[in-house]
Amino acid sequence: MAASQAKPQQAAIALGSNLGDSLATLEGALAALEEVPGMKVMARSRWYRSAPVGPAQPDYVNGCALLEVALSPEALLEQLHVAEHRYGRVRQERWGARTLDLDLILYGTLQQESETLLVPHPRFRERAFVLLPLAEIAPHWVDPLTGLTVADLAGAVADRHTVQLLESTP
Ligand code: PH2
Ligand code: MG
Ligand code: MG
Repeated sequence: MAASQAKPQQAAIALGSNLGDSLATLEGALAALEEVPGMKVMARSRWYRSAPVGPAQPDYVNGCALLEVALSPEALLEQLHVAEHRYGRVRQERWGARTLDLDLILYGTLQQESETLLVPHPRFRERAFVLLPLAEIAPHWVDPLTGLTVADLAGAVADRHTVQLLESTP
């Protein structure tokens, strides 16, 4: 049983896929998360196509979602891993290709660096494939480490040209 929290918290997650039918996988993952007790999907970005960061591999489809959770950050992370496994995620090469990657980016104002949890996500400030979709749904969220808003971070990100809106997005 996942640890629950009395007070609902806002969390931001990033979704990515570059193997298989990425759009179907990402849509399925969001639907699966919606079914998790103690988790509500409050907003979702459009989908973006992005050039891979890391080793040579296919382009990614990326997006972000805002969740309201009655779950501790550790329990939320566990649920993200459950959804990844459901879609056949096998952990292989670091930063290598994957059917589904769900990353916890922000959890309220929490700042935590432990063996099990790194929040905010340590690399989200330099990743256009996270910041551009996140700025659509949470532009005013303040990064607790830098004090900058998501909109500020998205406006300053260097590799924005590597990310494009997917035409098929509603
Ligand atoms: N995820 C990675 C490594 N590289 N590149 C893009 N464009 N999008 C991703 O989601 C991504 C990546 C590992 O999680
Ligand atoms: Mg990732
Ligand atoms: Mg990940």
